[in-house]
Amino acid sequence: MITLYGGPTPNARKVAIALEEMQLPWRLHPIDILSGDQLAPEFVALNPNNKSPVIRDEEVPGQEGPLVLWESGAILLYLAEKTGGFLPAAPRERAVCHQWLMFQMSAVGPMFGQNAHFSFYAKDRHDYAIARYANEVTRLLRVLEGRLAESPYLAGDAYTIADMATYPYTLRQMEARAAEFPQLKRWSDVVGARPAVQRGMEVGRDHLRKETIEGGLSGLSDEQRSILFGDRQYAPR
Ligand SMILES: N[C@@H](CCC(=O)N[C@@H](CS)C(=O)NCC(=O)O)C(=O)O
Repeated sequence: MITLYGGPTPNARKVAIALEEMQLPWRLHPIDILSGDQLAPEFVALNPNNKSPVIRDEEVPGQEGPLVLWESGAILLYLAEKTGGFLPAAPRERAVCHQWLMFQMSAVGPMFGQNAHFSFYAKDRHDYAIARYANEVTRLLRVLEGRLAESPYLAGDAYTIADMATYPYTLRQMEARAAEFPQLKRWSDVVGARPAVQRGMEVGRDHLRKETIEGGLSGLSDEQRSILFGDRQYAPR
């Protein structure tokens, strides 16, 4: 049994999609990041970086004892290697899959996150930062569009963990910008039609908060700002 510590956020959804695609038995341990669950000592003991997702796998192939793992990209690679699925075996395709997974982890995730931060969550308006991250989002979407114009999926002909990692991030962009990025929209529709993706995207949906973009963006309280971006986030632990 695998426990996924997370909530209705893009990084936890990647992992829930993979668990569903790979048909692994799993359960959710809800982490509400707006209430500060990620700062609790018992969670920091699992992930000293105080972010979700984290998994705990009780059945590590060929080894005694559980594995606790954080960083969604590392989790996707572990699950793919554990099950032998969604990661190409041939060296060239495998390397290209790693490339697009790293691109999601190092560029799409952080830049889309900063875009949301400065456009929606920051209390003060910083025009330079808003433009900087909005431009980066557009540039990264163009990179994905170019790749998907030459290939059905990010790593090539096969659907892989690179697609699972990227889909939860680009979905909202496709709702508003489909005409600008037709290949990305085509890919997004194909990935989004997979039943396992639909089930994975539901992870923690009953814990969705109205303060989040997807929840309707009612605005963060001072306490929530402190947890995510202020004194409570940066207090020494
Ligand atoms: N690089 C990390 C990023 C994890 C991350 O930023 N998680 C967010 C939710 S999507 C979080 O836990 N935020 C809580 C906080 O920053 O305190 C990963 O891919 O796992």
